[in-house]
Amino acid sequence: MTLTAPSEAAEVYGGATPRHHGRQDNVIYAARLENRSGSVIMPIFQPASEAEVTRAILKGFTRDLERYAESEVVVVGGGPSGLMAARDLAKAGVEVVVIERNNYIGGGFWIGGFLMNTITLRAPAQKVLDEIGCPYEEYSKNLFVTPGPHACSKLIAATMDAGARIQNMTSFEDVVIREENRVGGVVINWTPVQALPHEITCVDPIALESDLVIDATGHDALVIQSLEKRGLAKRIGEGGMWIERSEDAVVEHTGLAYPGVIVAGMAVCSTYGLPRMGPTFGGMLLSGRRAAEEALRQLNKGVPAAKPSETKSKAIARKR
Ligand code: 48F
Repeated sequence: MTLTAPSEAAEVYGGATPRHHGRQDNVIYAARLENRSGSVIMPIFQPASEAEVTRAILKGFTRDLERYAESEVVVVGGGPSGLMAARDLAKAGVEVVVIERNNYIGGGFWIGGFLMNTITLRAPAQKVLDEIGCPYEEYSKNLFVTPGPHACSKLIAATMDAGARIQNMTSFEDVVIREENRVGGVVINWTPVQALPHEITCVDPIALESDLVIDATGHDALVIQSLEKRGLAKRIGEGGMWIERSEDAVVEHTGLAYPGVIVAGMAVCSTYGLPRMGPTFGGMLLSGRRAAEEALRQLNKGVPAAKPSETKSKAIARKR
């Protein structure tokens, strides 16, 4: 069976008439273009039916979801700290998946502050930009600037290039709890499901098991909040802005906040009551890096494991 497109389509195709050759019943279509004299013009794209496209999406997605139903690290939140942690972990050969509730990845890293998309970083964080191949300028001694979209897209690409899986449009709902209340993964659902009233959706979530969860959900520290609701952890809430104090403090306090949970980025400020840092991002990147180092230590991969007593006393010191 041959289907000829409406005559006006010839204008769109620059004088060529699109023809769709093939049978409709269970036979794959092969499209080709013929010009007015009837000779065949090679199509730009190779044929692929709608069903084939649907199956490709389904198979690719389920293969990845199946693989990451169990992983070593789940990073909750795809902002600068979460991406940085995931990138360093994947680079070190760790199986890591980033859960991001938005369709877009990057959190606050697209915008520098006040809806102005110049990102600032203080030394030594510009070295991360060197690593991910993002150009920047020195605005004043040791203070660097770069366009947010450039830095953010480079960091996303570096994270995926390193081998991390990113699961967007997926919201963290809760933690998976194991013996002695250790966290052993995350409970997730599609973001649109969460956006609808419960009486309409009633869609149960699913869970991803992992050895460690990194809370990189920003100001809300949602993983810690989910533990707080059960009286298992305490979140102090972030303090007022003090850039020079807060960036060092957030990196310094990044680490294991609860058995199975590492905090990174603004979630650290929120957990420990540290001053917020506002529109500068070096602390976020280096906190993500510190979170990855701590995860490697916890997983006994390459970094010397801290003695349990050390970890405990560090955690107690942080709470003070
Ligand atoms: O907010 P966000 O960028 O956190 P961050 O990595 O960096 C903070 C800075 O952007 C900035 C700042 C410092 O300069 O103050 O705000 O600490 O990224 C957090 C990510 O977590 C996602 C959210 O969409 C964002 O991309 N997120 C939040 N809630 C959930 C979530 C959830 N329930 N499930 C999955 N992702």
